[in-house]
Amino acid sequence: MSNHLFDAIRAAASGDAPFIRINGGRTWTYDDALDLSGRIASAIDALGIRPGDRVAVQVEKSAEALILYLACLRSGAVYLPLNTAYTLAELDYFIGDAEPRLVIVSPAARESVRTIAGPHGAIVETLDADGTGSLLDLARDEPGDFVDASCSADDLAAILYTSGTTGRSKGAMLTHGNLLSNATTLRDYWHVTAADRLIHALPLFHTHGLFVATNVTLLAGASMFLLPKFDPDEILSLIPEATLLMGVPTFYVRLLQSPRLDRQAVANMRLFISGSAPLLAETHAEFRKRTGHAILERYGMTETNMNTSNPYDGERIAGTVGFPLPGVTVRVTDPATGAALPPEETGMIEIKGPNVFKGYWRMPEKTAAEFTSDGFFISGDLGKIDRDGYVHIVGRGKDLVISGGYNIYPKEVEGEIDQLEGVAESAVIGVPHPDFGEGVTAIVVCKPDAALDESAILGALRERLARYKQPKRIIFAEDLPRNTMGKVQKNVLRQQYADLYIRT
Ligand code: MLC
Ligand code: AMP
Repeated sequence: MSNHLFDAIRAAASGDAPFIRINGGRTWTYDDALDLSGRIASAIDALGIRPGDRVAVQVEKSAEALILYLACLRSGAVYLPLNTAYTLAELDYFIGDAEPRLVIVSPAARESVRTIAGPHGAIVETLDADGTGSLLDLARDEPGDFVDASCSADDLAAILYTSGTTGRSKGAMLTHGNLLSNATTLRDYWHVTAADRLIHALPLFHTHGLFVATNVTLLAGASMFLLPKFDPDEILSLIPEATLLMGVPTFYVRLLQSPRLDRQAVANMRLFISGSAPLLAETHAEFRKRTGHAILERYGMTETNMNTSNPYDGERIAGTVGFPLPGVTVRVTDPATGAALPPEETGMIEIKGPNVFKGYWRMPEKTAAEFTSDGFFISGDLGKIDRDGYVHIVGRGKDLVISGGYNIYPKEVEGEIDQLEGVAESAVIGVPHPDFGEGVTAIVVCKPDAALDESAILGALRERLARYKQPKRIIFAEDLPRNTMGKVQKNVLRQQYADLYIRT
């Protein structure tokens, strides 16, 4: 039997070579990870989970959590990672929509999650940040030599939820073929080898930390320092031993704030990679000046994995996301007519290739609406391809805020604010923020005589929205600017509040 993605991971795994290094703790070899992933896969199988069943996972970052992802691949289950910041209300939606057979959460959350997972028929097991929990209790006595489920390139490996400009979150279905093709391409494009040591400081529940960082490391037989979260001091302590860092722009902004970042500290580093949000040209320039390294910026999406990358050997141009990756076709079209545009003209970025997902979970109409008739995925990003072939992202055709690499859909936040007693309407925008790139900001119009202030609104949102989605500031206004069609002019608001977080 063959398992499309895991067979490739197994083939690249180099026995007793290190895979995961925990700072001040254990080093897991590839053999250790294979053994534990086999035990967990056996435990999952014993719970009655069959290929195609969803396994939802909302746990803190740990070596065991990463190995659980491998176990799901081996068992043929569809891995469904969830942001640890999601509230119970948000979790309820994902469990109802994806209908996982198994939900794995921290021990502290077990009882509350049971109340929402139980009615959907899901089993709840636990995994804590220190690797303890009921899942590993079950795995302990299982054999490590699990026979991997048969999975073809077209079988689902994972579902990652991504919010939408309208309605609720959509589950992007990613196949074994999507993940393997993209990770293989990136490994080769970025020259990642078994000699590389990656600093892994990203969360494990998004494309960047899960597929880009983890799958590329695995397919190179490389190793990683697995950090529980981003901590500039910890990174700067480890950096003399590392060769590779992948991060969102906020990582680089914060690293630059440390006087410890200099050429000597990064003497052994081979490559710094940035993505998930725009890297300011000034951050790129400042980093180069301080360290001698040109950060390599690349562009991706949950639905498509990685699409473009600045070159490894050629010039890495600040403010661009580089060239389409080998095997990936990127074009720019006129949003009104769909006609392909020539170089230098701005339009909708569309993508086609083996990296592009299979569709949204149980949403065939939404899936159809986001593909062109000739099979290109409509990204929602506005951009151009310059005469030298570099792709530039110049804006977004979708109403989306990206804060510290996390996406926030204003509609979802507005929906929660508008429900509050005393609110007439609201508009949520992103404006420049020195740390997070964009800061989520709500402009609120109250009903006459409403007694609402900033803290009352923020307090009400606390239980309903993950922390990173909550506005950093609430601004009260008499009314919202509208165009002749009655549509709120968010561009006017963005201009009006452009200096809110940035002192000029
Ligand atoms: C945390 N907070 C955030 C936030 N992260 N608020 C807005 N935006 C964020 N991204 C909240 C915290 O809850 C806290 O709230 C306050 O802001 C300050 O927290 P912090 O200690 O400064 O945050 P920290 O834990 O250091 O996290 C910041 C971060 C983290 C940038 C390190 O957000 C992060 O790891 N981001 C990476 C996201 C990512 O992996 N994206 C990839 C998506 S995949 P308070 O007030 O309670 O203290 C994708 C495709 C692709 O996009 O191309 O890769
Ligand atoms: P997500 O839906 O979380 O996967 O986020 C994908 C979105 O992040 C893309 O559609 C882009 O808008 C944005 N993005 C990712 N990488 C970059 C980048 N390097 N520069 C600008 N935007 C980016």
